[in-house]
Amino acid sequence: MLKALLFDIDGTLADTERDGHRVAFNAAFRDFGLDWDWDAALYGKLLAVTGGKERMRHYVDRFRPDYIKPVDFDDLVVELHKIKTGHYTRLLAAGGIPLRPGVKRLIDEVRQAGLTLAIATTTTPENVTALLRHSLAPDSPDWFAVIAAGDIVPAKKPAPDIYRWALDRLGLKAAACVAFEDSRNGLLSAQGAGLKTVVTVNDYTRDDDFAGAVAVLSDLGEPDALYRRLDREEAGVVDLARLNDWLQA
Ligand code: XBP
Ligand code: MG
Repeated sequence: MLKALLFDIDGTLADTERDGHRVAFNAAFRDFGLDWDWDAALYGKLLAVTGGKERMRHYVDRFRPDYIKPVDFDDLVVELHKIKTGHYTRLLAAGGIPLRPGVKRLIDEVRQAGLTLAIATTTTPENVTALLRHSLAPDSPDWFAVIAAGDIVPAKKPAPDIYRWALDRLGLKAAACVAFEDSRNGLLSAQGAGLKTVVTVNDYTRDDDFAGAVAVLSDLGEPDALYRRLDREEAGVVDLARLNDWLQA
């Protein structure tokens, strides 16, 4: 019996990475006079590491052997990340990033059916509320029983901690829930917490290994623009009836 749907944010509810987070990171780097510039292809590689602060440290370690870290490098990363969050939330407030196909439709159906909604993401809490407010509805952060985000767990995806935290707060067993993810790191995190997971791919994650997913889809689909299933020949829209079929199969 399906009781709750847990959504990832970045890449799942909206394509936030290339034209959102990446742009905000670069703006922060410029603000700090750094010659770091993440183009769309490099950013795809950096997405191997989730979390903005973790991603910046990974960039320096892996791609900038020439960069001499100042003694207060950890503080610099924290400061850079604060400024990046400001750039990112302003971009969302300016109406920057639309939801992916089918997201609003499915969330509306879930609310009407009286099921529970939750979020499990590595991104910063302010980013979650900004996206929900400006791309879903002004009061939509209240639609989610639990918003699990950012540094509330030290180990980010692919670790299962964020999903475990969300399930614990919901007071639900994984078997009563389904997760929605867009990436291998996200799928591994949800699966690690025992959750069945529906994957909607995007340009950065299309070629990831999604073994064990309930379904791998182009998107959630709309009646006039059906999803394409990547793991078999099928098109449709993801609604509660279809989810229940998949989960019982
Ligand atoms: C999303 C992320 C996030 C964003 C940046 O991963 O990795 O770090 O890229 O957000 P997922 P912050 O969708 O798997 O949760 O800069 O706020 O960390
Ligand atoms: Mg994601």
